[in-house]
Amino acid sequence: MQARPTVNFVVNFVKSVSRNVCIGSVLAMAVSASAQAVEWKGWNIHKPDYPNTVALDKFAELLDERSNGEITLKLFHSGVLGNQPDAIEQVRIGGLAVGNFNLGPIGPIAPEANVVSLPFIFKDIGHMHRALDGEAGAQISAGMAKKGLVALAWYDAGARSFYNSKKPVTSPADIEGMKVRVMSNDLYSGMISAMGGNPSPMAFAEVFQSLKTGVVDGAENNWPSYESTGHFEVAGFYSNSQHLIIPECVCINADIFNELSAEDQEMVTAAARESADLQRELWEQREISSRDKVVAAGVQFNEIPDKSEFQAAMQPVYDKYLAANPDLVPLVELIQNTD
Ligand code: BDP
Repeated sequence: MQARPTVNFVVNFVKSVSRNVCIGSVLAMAVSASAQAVEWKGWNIHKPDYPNTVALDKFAELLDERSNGEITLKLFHSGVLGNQPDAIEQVRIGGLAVGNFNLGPIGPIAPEANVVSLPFIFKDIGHMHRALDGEAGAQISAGMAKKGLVALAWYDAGARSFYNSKKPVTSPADIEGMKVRVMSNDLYSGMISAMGGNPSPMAFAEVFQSLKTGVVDGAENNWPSYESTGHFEVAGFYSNSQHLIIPECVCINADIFNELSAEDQEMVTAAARESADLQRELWEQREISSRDKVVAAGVQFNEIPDKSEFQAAMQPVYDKYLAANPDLVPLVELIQNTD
């Protein structure tokens, strides 16, 4: 047996030094000398078959493969590790390494990231992509990095529209008096108030029950989330306002990222971007299949071909935001002027 002498040597060595020093520290030295492997923990709010989930699994697979098992990512899907604002905080402080976050709840932490939460700031998905891939995206990433979050790649989250259990929404006046769930961000509360509605900031996981029991009348989201959460079963009117197009990030704790070698940083970033390519492809398909599914289930859907009334109603949201953040005016204009 070839291995025996080595094992005996180690055992004897440990026995001999253990008289003088703590065995634990010798073993710890041995472990750190032989293995640099790290296991990151990752947060995800979505269910297993959701495009983001499939793409995150791909990210984990690529990391494992390309680092030869030295970097593994253990993902916790379906929001089992808690709500999104808490998870963002956990990634910032390093309790969790990675998260797929919507920029909505990042906005209150990183002011540059908040500009994407101004209603109707993006004309369409293509405009959002061009802005994020250019200087505006660079400024948003830099703002997030200052707050401990490195955006490795951007995922799509389509456009968010209003849905409720009462009636079709065709103009801002229809929101008047309605209690509408929003993600935790003052801009969204301001958006609902500007139309005379009552905003109700609430964790994603609580929305189904709140809609079902009438705690809220409505909410707003993209087709895939409206479908995957079952909200369509309890809020059957979906009105295509498309008032928000909020990108999502695959974010990593800045210290963890900065401590990687340049080569590993490149590998991790490339893997996240490849996962984003997959996410965007799956997203496009899922938007259609989710819409088909809820419409087949009886959801009453209406287009809002002219959104100018909604856009006009958002003026107070812009005025308040720009007055409070004069330094962000150039970034807002940069986005608005992106072709
Ligand atoms: C979904 C986002 C998710 C948000 C959720 C929400 O992908 O990150 O938590 O909306 O409305 O579209 O809370």
